[in-house]
Amino acid sequence: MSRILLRYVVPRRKENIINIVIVFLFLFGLYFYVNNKKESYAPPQIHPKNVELRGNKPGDRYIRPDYSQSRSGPGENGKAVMLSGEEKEAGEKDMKDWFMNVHASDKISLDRSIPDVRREECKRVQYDFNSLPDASVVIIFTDEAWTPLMRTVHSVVNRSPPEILREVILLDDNSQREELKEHLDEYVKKFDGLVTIIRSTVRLGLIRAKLLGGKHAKGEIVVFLDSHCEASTGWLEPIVARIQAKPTAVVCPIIDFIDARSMGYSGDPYATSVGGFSWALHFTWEGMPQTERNRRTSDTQEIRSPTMAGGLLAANRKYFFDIGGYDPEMDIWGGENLEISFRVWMCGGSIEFIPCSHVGHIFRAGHPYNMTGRGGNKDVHGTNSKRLAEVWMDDYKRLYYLHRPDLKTKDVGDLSERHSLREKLQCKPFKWYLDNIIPGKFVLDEDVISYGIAFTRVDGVEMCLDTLQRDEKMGQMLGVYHCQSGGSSAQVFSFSKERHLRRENNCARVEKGFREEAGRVRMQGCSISPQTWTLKGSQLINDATGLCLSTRELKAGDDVVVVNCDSASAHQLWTFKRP
Ligand code: LR7
Ligand code: MN
Repeated sequence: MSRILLRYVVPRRKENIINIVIVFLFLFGLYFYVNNKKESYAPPQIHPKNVELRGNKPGDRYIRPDYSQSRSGPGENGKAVMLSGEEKEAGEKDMKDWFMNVHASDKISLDRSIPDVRREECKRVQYDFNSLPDASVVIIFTDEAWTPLMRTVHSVVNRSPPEILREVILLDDNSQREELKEHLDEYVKKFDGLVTIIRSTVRLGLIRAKLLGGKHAKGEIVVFLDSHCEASTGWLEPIVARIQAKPTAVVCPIIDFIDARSMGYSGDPYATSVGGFSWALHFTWEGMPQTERNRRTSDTQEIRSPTMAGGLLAANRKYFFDIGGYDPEMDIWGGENLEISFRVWMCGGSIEFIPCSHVGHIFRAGHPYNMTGRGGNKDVHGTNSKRLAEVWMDDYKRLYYLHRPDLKTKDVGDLSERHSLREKLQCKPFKWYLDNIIPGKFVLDEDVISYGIAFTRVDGVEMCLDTLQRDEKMGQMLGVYHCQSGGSSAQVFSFSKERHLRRENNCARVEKGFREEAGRVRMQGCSISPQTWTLKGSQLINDATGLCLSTRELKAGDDVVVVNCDSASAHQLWTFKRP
């Protein structure tokens, strides 16, 4: 018996080595397991600020340009760059390939100066940098052109107080272009550890990319930027100061305009817009409501906004994740901006624009990357928006389906986690958001006589009233197009109890001698003296002129007109129906 025991307790040499190896492997694995766990569940580390680390913090050896010295060169002071000859042609080609003039951008210093467009009151505000929380700036990109991307990084590093800027994270969403690989790794070394790169080997889409970037961020504040921005003087201080004062505020800088063709930078010190939304679930700009003007007591104070554009935002990092980050099942592009806006307001936080913080953004007319989502999804905005409508909009989701009836039966994946988030956070109903955060929002099917698509039928051909994707606020003409059975936001009209013929916030009006010949119908903001119409049978009579709304030829894209009323003309008989 004791011999057997002895054999196990004091095994032979060979067994001894194997046992040691097994024990070693086990400990090794345990070490990695624990360490990885620690990595992904690490509580927010508070940066031991400035004191001990001053002098050898990341970025300390990077020399920032001295903007008090005058600078010359293309694009300096935010000037537009005009190319000529072959370069001009190459720039025009860029506009097709990149939706921005990369050749013009390449001419401009990565450190270029831009005008300080802040109001004077903003420039006078003093901050104690050492008592402000620190911030991680996350820049997400997929195959961005080099100079716009690097100018974003340079502008952030150059114009952020080193005491506040903890790090810049470049989140590479699976870029394929060669120069964004080792060359980028090498390049960022000049920032002396301040700029780090995280690469995804699968295409995440911008929503999951932001989530991943945010997870890696160490600062108390997380700031997200698009990869073609320029941060302006003093941009960061008012953002972090506001979040320090109100940790449940999700804030945005004022977005200045960088022209995609010339790279000219312009900004408005008196920014007076807030964000809204259309029922097709696109972001819109709206005028600051009178209630907000009354509430604010100073021009440097935050502006409450019902929604945000999406790309440029900052939040307390812990709050950002506590309130639900983003919906990780949203793919590639779109919808997350309204989703976070509705959610933050409904769950007790606020969306705010910070008037003293200005960041420029290159506004592109299209996307230079593949927009196809998982499973070959060609409609990522549509499916992302359905997810947000289902979770956050209660019965008002019907207004989204009015524009997109085709999505009613579409499977957009499991929503249970987002529903339980709403439950857990005890968020208010969407009606509360409408009544309190965006009062006066026109609800397409409330207080109306008719709504839906409006069509005439002539010789069996149906033509639908359609804004023809023209910019309605600019007083563009109203037209007709083939009725879109799948629904189309350009074709959803309401005839309100106030007898306005409107598409959301824009109203149809006839103006004699306005720009072109009389008789055409233009769309214009409903706040600008809207005209009334009378629905008589199926005729729509313009009260100002007594003329009837009519189609002309049965040609898609033709303008509608007003003509003498003739109830025998099928061109004048309009039917509203739900698409
Ligand atoms: O799959 C992708 N992966 C990415 O990393 C697709 C995009 N991206 C990156 C891309 O490289 C860029 O840096 O995501 C960023 C945003 O993409 P853009 O610049 O093509 O988007 P946009 O400026 O056209 O779109 C706006 O709406 C989007 C809706 O999902 C996002 O919220 C964008 O961040 C947002 N941009 C802004 O709000 C900038 C200001 C515009 C205004 C007003
Ligand atoms: Mn962008």
